[in-house]
Amino acid sequence: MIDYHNQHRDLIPGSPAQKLLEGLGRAVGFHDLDHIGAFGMPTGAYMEDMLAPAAIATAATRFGPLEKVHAFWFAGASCDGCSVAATGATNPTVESMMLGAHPGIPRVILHHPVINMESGAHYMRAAEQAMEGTLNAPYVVILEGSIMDELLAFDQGGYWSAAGEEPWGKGGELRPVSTTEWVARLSINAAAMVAIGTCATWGGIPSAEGNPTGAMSLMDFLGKDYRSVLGVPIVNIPGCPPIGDNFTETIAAVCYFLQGFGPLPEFDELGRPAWLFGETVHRRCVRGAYYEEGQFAHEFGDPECLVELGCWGPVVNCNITSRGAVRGIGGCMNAGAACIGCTMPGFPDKFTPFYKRPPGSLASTTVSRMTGSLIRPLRKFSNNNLNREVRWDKTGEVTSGFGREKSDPGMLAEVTHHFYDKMRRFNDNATNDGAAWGKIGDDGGDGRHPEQARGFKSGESSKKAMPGRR
Ligand code: FSX
Repeated sequence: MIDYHNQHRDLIPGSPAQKLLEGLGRAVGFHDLDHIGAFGMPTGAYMEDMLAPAAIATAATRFGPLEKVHAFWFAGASCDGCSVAATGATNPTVESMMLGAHPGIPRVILHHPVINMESGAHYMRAAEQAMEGTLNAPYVVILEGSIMDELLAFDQGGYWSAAGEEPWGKGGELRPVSTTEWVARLSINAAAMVAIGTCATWGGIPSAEGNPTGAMSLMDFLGKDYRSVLGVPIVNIPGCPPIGDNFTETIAAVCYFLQGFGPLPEFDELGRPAWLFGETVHRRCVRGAYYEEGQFAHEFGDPECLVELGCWGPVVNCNITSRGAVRGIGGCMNAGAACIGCTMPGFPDKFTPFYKRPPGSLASTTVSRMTGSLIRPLRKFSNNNLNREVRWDKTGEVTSGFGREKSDPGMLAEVTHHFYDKMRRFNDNATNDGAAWGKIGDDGGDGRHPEQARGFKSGESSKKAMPGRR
C-alpha cells in the first residue's frame, strides 16, 4: 500500500488546503480495479482510448514534446453554469481540443463528470494515477464552484460536494472524497491550476454574506504563494457564468505554453487573462454612445444606456459586450440586461441590491446629460446633411418614394453646411494647394486638363506615379 499522507507537506504551510489535509489524515491506497471489473464501464473502454483513433494530434501536428495533457474538472459549490458555458464555447470548442485538432496544442484528455463515459472507480482512475505520479502526461486541474470548508461537514460525517470514493476511511473503508480534498491533493503536482467562474475565482455567490459552508476561492484555499510545478500561480477566469470562449481560449494559450510553443500568456495581478479583462464593460458596450450623449433608459426594454437602472458596466472588468455570450451573440447589455458585476472579486455583496442605481453614477450622468444636450443636436444636424445625396442638395428633391417630408435642406442648413465645409477643407492640400506637396497647379494655368498639365498622356493615370490623395 502506498501512503500519500506526506503529500500535504508540499502545500503552503498555514493555508486552508494544508489544514484540511492535516485534518483529514492519511490517504492510503486506491481501488482494486481488477476486483471491480467492468462495472462503471458501459462502453468497455476509457474515453481517452475511445477517442484516440479519431484524434488528430500527432507528432507531425503538435509541434512539441507533449502528445497530450490531462484536464481534471472538479465542481465545488456551483450551479454547473460553468460547465454549460465551457461546453458551449465555439472558438476553440472543447471537443476540438479533446481531439487535438489545433496545431501546436496537445490533445486535451478531459475528465469531466458530465462528459465522460466511464463512472465510479474507473472514472477516478486517472486522478489516482495523477496522485501517485504514474499518469502518462502532465495534468491541469480545473475547478468550477467555490471551495467549501469540508472539515465542517467531515466532523458531522458528511460532505458538501464530492467526487468518487476512496479507501481512505479510518479502517481503510471507502469514504466519499470531497472536491476540496481532490483539489488539495492534486494541486501538488499540477502543471497549472485553473479556476473557472466567479465561485471558483473569488468565492462568488456561495461565499456571500452568511456563508454557512465557509465557501472561498481557489486562490484563498491554496494560498498566496502557491505555484504549480511549472511555477504558474492560479489562473482565474471569472464570470457567473464565465464566457465559454474566455475559458477555452485561455486553456489553449496555457497549452501552447506547456508545449513550449508560445510564451506564458499575460495575466493581470489577480491572475485574469489580461487581454480579456483589461477593459471595462462600458468601454466596449453597444450602449456606450448613449451615455456619451446623455441618454438613459427609463425601463428595461429601452435601447439607451442602462446606468440609471443599476448597470455597473463603467467600473466592471469584463469583455461580454465585445465577445458576446456564444459565438459573438447575446450577453448581458447586448440582450438588454444591466451589468451586476458578476466577474468582480466583490461580487455579489458589493453590488447588492442589484438593479438599483449606484449613487456614484449621479455625477457622471449629470455631466453627460449636460454635454449631451449640446452635442446631440449638432450631431443630428450633420447626420441630416450626410443623409442627402449631393444631387438632392442641388435639385432640392429627394427621390425616395417613402414620403420623406422635408426635401429642401432649408436656407439655414444650406448656409451653415457651406461654411462648415469650407472650414473642414481649409488647408487641405489635396484640393487647394497641390504645389505644397509637389503637384503643379490644377490646370497649369493654360486651361488644359489637370492630368495633361502634369505631363501625363491621355489614359495614363496620375495615381500610378503620384502617391496620396488628389
Ligand atoms: Fe458559480 Fe459555475 Fe455562477 Fe454558476 O458552475 S460562477 S454559480 S453561473 O456557473 O460556479
